[in-house]
Amino acid sequence: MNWTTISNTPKPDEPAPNPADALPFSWEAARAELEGLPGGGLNIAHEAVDRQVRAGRGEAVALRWLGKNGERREFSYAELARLSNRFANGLNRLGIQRGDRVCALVGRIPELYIAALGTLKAGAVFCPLFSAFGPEPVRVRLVKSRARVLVTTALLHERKVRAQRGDLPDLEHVLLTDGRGAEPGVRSFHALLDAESDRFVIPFTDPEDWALLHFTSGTTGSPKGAIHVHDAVVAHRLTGRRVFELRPGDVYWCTADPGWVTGVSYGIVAPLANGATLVVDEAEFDANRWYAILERERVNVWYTAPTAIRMLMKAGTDLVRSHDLSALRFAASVGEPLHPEGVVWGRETLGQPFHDTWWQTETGAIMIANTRDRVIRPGSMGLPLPGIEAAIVRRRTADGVDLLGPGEEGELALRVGWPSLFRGYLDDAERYRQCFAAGWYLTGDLATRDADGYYWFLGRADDVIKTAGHLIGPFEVESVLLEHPAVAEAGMIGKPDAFAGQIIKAFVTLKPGHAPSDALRKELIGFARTRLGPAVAPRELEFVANLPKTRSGKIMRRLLRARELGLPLGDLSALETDEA
Ligand code: 6R9
Repeated sequence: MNWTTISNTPKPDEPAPNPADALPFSWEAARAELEGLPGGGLNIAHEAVDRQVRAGRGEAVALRWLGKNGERREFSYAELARLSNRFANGLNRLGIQRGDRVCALVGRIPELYIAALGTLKAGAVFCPLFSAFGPEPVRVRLVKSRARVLVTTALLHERKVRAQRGDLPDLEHVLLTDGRGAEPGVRSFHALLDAESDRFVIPFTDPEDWALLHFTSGTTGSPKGAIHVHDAVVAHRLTGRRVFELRPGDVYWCTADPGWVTGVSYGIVAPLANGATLVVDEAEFDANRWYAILERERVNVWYTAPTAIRMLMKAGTDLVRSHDLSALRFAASVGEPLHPEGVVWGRETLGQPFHDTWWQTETGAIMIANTRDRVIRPGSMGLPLPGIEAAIVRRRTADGVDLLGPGEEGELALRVGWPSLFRGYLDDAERYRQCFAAGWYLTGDLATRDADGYYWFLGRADDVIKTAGHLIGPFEVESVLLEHPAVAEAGMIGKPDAFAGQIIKAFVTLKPGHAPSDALRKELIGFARTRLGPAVAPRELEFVANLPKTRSGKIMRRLLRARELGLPLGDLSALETDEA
């Protein structure tokens, strides 16, 4: 089998080339494809919904929701426009102002999409929280965002928010999607919608007004709130068209949860802004269910992640071959390295190779991708998209970078200047500043470029972990372990895993008077799961006598990882003791 290159297989119903793509690229031209608001304004929800209604697509299906118990609901663009208008009116009635934060802590239910679009229409800032987070990550994000409104379910409110209301002075309104709420400040989402008008005129929002807030993690400190503005929709719409070749009427399925950036940029905005029908599945991964959805809904374009692809591969080719996937025109992947076997397996079993795409919370939209007009090199992330200038650099002190050549390994950098680049980390100007040097945004990813311009991912330059596609910061996990009375110190690493890519492994030292035992290990893992949620808690935990630290007292996770994996220990000059 030849893994060096794969040509894309043409399909009989290939989209006609878009004449705009033949012209030299400019962001101005991409912007001109949007409708905008009178007076030079721009609003993501207008482009995603209202504009589609005005263009005559009001009766087309915008959202096809598949409930986990077999329910099925469709929302036309016109209905989604009306419901999001109602929510925007409701926010106005609650006194929510431009720039205020509205958080959502719900699974993939229709109310999430209504809330997101209505918040954007009202000129407020939408901030999704992953519903599988435990109470601690939820609290940290609600505090940091200073959310005034939270949309959630009765159960999630009870389990993760209610007891912490005292720590959340900014949180004035909790809107329950499935209950009425018997206490002050808690009310029904649907009663709010029912009381409002279908009509709403989006107030002027500037392209540079804040629109979305996505929390993400770094090596140190608590999660960072990456701020995106309405202008990001220029990149969402364009990449939806250029990478996925989305056009009105396409059935599109993004399996990412809107609690993470992919589930918003490509699970809400890009498909709607291109007039597609968005399939939303409420349930968790299940190979049978997923193939049935691809077949029954006649999905044309599918965006998923390597963890899911590995699980589908494990489920075997007989299963996939028993389904008619002939509607599938494009399959893509994001979030973690896509192994070459996955690309090839896609082509041989689905009839479509998986096209790897690379981007981050901070970049807001896809930057590097395998598109259908280029040969795929399995294992490579692909080529920078039009309008994106990428480079491999070595950081110099004094704000400079050295540009490296083909085959050299360094940090992936992107020339500043595309519309969906984040505009700041909330309340952390210094951390934002550190992401840039000499006009480049530095991604924190290590990569290399080959002689033909393809980019290859090597790893992270920092200590964050990608587990099942979710980005987890060590600090958040370690801090919770430190709250346990038996724990003196904790250090966390990503350990390679055949399915999740990496799992979280914690190393713990105990306080005097506590001895390692199986029971204590289980207790600590359980403690972390209750506080952090299963998606964030360590899967493995090992007791150690001491943790390697730098002279300034920082835990050297790099060394923990090297020891665990039997890798060379590298430069030990900063190590405090000679224990290594
Ligand atoms: C969209 C998203 C960003 C980090 C990124 C990198 C990793 C994303 C990848 C990939 C290898 C790919 N990553 N795509 N690694 N190949 N195609 O995932 O955003 O959650 O912020 O994560 O994910 O390390 O820096 P986010």
